[in-house]
Amino acid sequence: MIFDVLTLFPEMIENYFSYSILKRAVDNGILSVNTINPRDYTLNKHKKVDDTPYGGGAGMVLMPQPYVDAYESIVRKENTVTIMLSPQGEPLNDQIVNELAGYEQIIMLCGHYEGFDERIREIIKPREISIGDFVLTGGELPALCLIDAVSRKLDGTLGKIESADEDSFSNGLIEYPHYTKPREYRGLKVPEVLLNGNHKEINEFRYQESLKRTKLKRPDLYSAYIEKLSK
Ligand code: 4HQ
Repeated sequence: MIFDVLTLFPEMIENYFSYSILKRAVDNGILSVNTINPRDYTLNKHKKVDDTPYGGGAGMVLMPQPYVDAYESIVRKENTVTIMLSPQGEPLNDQIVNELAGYEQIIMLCGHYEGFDERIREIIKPREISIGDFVLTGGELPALCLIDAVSRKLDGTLGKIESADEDSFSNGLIEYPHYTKPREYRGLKVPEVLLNGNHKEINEFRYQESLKRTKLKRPDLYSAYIEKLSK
């Protein structure tokens, strides 16, 4: 999987892949991350990438030429999707993450300041994705969220022990509680059922805990789960 990220701050993206599971995935050739800086595609001598909005108002708007030229410089694979990170996009979820994990290449547009000149959308026609209903200073964190979530779905990124199929959302429920050593901490005991080695009972306990938690913490997911069960 190739991730190509258009960003004015390439180091913000690159540094994230120097650690832990994603570093291992890059080293193993499961994914690669390239950054493209629209500032390198400016045609004016001050390397200006933004300007004041027509019609007035606060903030700066990203100019179309550096973004469109930077975008068009990327070598496209056959199976490629282009995504713009923006609060106006469809909210990211596990289903979309799975869908995106099926592409060979994901090109991402990260903005800053007030946002993109609308003609960038009109020309590139990206799929717009939001990581939540709040506003950040730039699209780099959302791009990293997306790359991180997609990467852990790729074959070989997670070891068998870290496997993704028992994660929250993979079955529409949030995860059951986890325990490790010691068996008792500050008077709080690990549930007895987890110690007896009966995997049928353990699975049943975990499933019931998942259900309970989802009902309590995410009634929206719980309703959807029950509805799907009864179909
Ligand atoms: N921004 N989900 C504004 C976001 C955002 C989000 C990215 C801030 C784009 C121009 N992106 N820039 N929430 O808040 O994706």
